[in-house]
Amino acid sequence: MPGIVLVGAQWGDEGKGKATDLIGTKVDYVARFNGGNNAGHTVVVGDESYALHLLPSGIINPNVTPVIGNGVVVDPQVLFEEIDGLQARGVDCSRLLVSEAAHIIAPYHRTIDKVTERFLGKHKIGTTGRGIGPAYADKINRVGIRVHDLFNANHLHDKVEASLHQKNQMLVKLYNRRAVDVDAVTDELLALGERLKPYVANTSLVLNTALNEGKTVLFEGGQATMLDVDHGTYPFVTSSNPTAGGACTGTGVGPTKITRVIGVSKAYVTRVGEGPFPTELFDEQGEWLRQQGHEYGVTTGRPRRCGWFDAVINRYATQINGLTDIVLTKLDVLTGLKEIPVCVAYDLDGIRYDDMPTDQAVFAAVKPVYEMMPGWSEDISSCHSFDELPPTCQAYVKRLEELSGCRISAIGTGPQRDHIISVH
Ligand code: 2SA
Ligand code: GDP
Ligand code: MG
Repeated sequence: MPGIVLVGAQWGDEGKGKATDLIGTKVDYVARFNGGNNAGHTVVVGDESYALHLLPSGIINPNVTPVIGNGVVVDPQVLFEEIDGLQARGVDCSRLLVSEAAHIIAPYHRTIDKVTERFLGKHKIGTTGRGIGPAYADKINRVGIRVHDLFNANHLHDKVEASLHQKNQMLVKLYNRRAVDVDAVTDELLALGERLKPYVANTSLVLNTALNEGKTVLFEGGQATMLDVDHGTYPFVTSSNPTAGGACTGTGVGPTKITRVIGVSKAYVTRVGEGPFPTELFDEQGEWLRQQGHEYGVTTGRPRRCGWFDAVINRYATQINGLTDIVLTKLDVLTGLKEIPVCVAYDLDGIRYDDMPTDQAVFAAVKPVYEMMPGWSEDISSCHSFDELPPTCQAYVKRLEELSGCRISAIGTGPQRDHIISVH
């Protein structure tokens, strides 16, 4: 009855897509539990590279049933574009199941996301502009539209009216924009609902039945620990719970069904959007990491901010998620550096922080305390076991493991599916 949770341990883009795809060969279901099409997960199979936004990474694997759980916010238009794009490349998407309780991203959520960011000015979050925050805000505000609402015209009209009542006043009076038309939105959503219908299911029941029958479910997190609305760098976070607890609330599966929690972590750190980032590099070293690691957003194409490995974050991720394993990716990117700084703690005015400060004013002001590790120059992409890695590279991994308080069970040595080393 194994339920495996896979989450990002940093600020996202750690290589979760690749890790999910790899583990996916041994699982029956891959379920997304949070976020929406703000995610960008890359899966490389031979010469083919797939950029997935809303669909679970398991979609590429014909033996896996991909599931979009109730905790996900679904933009049906984006979903169909993604399905059409994949089917055109020969990927069968007919197995997909979408929770009837998942919330919908309507066109007005996208508008509000963009307008809000513009009005926030220097306080902006740096969102992906996909309507994620406004859709979750409606969910919590109890004026959201769920997948099952799309199948009843009168009921849907009521829901759209309730959802737009306050927004239209705001759009017209505050932002000097035109009101959104309730009838037009209802018609648009009804048409999208027609196409969505064959995929819709009681996914909580499906997953619980599967687990009770001894099947394996992989719960795939979007975004990452430091972007969690409760545990991340608030307010510079996404509006969901990408941490391990979110796997339960976002799919309707109890915590007793989870047997393993895997955190995916890069051998350095990146972040997109605004917000504090203690080990960020503003010099040519940061640019070097960006170029070596091809660090550009999969959804928006934004250049990612780059910095050194931060062990405080990884220790925090171990704690918040109850990690059992870490998959360490992109170790190959560091090849060629003489020395590699590793942040072991923070300092603020002479006070040392070994643990993550909750107060974001403190977190924004801390300076990293670095320990220098010797680098390596050998190409590691052809190494197939830990012992084949250069000794200094092995020492780097071992030190990261020690500082993170969790075992590193796999190492990424390149973007390809087989660029991975299992550590026993
Ligand atoms: P949102 O759109 O409301 O979720 O934005 C809020 C914050 O969450 C960050 N965020 C992300 N960070 C890293 N990767 C993400 N996915 C894409 C990728 C990002 C892209 O895989 O590259 O293409 O730009 C992702 N999604 C949301 C976001 O930057 C805000 O800081
Ligand atoms: P996700 O959001 O966590 O799924 O990660 P993204 O797909 O946004 O970004 C990770 C990027 O790193 C993708 O381009 C992957 O193909 C790539 N990648 C994953 N693992 C490795 C690795 O071990 N080495 C290298 N060089 N690239 C990797
Ligand atoms: Mg990504």
